[in-house]
Amino acid sequence: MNRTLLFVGAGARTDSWINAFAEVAPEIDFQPYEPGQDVSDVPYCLAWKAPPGIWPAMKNLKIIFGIGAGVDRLLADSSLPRDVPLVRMVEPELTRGMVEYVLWQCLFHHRKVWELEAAQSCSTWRPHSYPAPWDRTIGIMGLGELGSAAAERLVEFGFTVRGWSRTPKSLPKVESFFGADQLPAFLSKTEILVCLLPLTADTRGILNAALFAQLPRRASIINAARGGHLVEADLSAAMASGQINAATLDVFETEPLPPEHPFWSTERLYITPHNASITDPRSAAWRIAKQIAKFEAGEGLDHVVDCARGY
Ligand code: NDP
Ligand code: OXD
Repeated sequence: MNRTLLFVGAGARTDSWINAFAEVAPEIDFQPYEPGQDVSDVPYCLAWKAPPGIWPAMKNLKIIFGIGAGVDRLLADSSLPRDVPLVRMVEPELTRGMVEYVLWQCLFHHRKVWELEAAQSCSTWRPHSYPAPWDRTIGIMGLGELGSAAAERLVEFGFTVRGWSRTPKSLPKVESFFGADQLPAFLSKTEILVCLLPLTADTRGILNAALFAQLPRRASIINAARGGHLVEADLSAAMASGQINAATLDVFETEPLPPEHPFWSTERLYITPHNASITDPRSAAWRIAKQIAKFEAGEGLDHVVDCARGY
């Protein structure tokens, strides 16, 4: 049985992936792609962003595994075969990391840590008050694997949590909104907005001036989804006007964020280098091997992307 899993396009952490498969899934023949390699018989591929022209060369491809939860980069490639199942990454370490990031950043914005930093920078003992978590409303856009896990943790922490998704959801103690019609109501009381949407034709540019204007004045924005969700100039304008008080951005239209980008020097705009959460190779290797075993046994795959929907 050919169990080659071709690894394309992630570069940096190749050794971790090699070690992970050797340790937890030795039955998989894990092969980092070498330019010029004959890939015509490869049945399985693990990809972040594939080198140009590789998809048509994989004539016997049976499953494409995405390294990330988001598959927008893969779907942006028109040569990606649409008749081969594309499985996105869902694994507990990726979820845990995102929950940690969202909680960290929500607490940071809830406590307005920048005010403490300003006082400390001039050696001033300045009284600093903040509401109880239940008097702070956090709104999460996207109540999927990551958004719902983050919402659950914020609820445990005592925050007032609301969520927005495409279809209705029912999560304990989360006020749920869905669809374009309910977006204004969702935004109207959201003081800290967290974006955990997939990047699709419907969600590109959704964090824009019109949306910011519907938030309470001096709201915070946390974007841990994709740079394409944000209209960067609109955020700069909303921060300059005071409509948006502070922001944390993990993702950008251009990554790495160029040194000359104005965001680097925008006050109360905090930048993390697209590391809100990172797929754990060991946890992922185990799950990929399980999915391959299921597939070979004629069973269905989990977390298959609906390519027409875009996530
Ligand atoms: P899921 O597919 O599980 O969830 C997506 C959610 O977004 C669903 O609730 C879905 O609604 C909702 N949604 C999609 N389209 C719309 C729309 N048009 N209007 C309203 N809601 C919509 O994704 P994950 O939670 O696993 O991941 C979310 C994103 O997080 C990824 O796509 C990726 O871009 C990003 N990410 C970023 C990381 C980082 O380090 N910065 C790490 C990992 C992921 P419904 O449930 O109704 O379908
Ligand atoms: C992902 C990411 O989509 O890391 O998983 O951005």
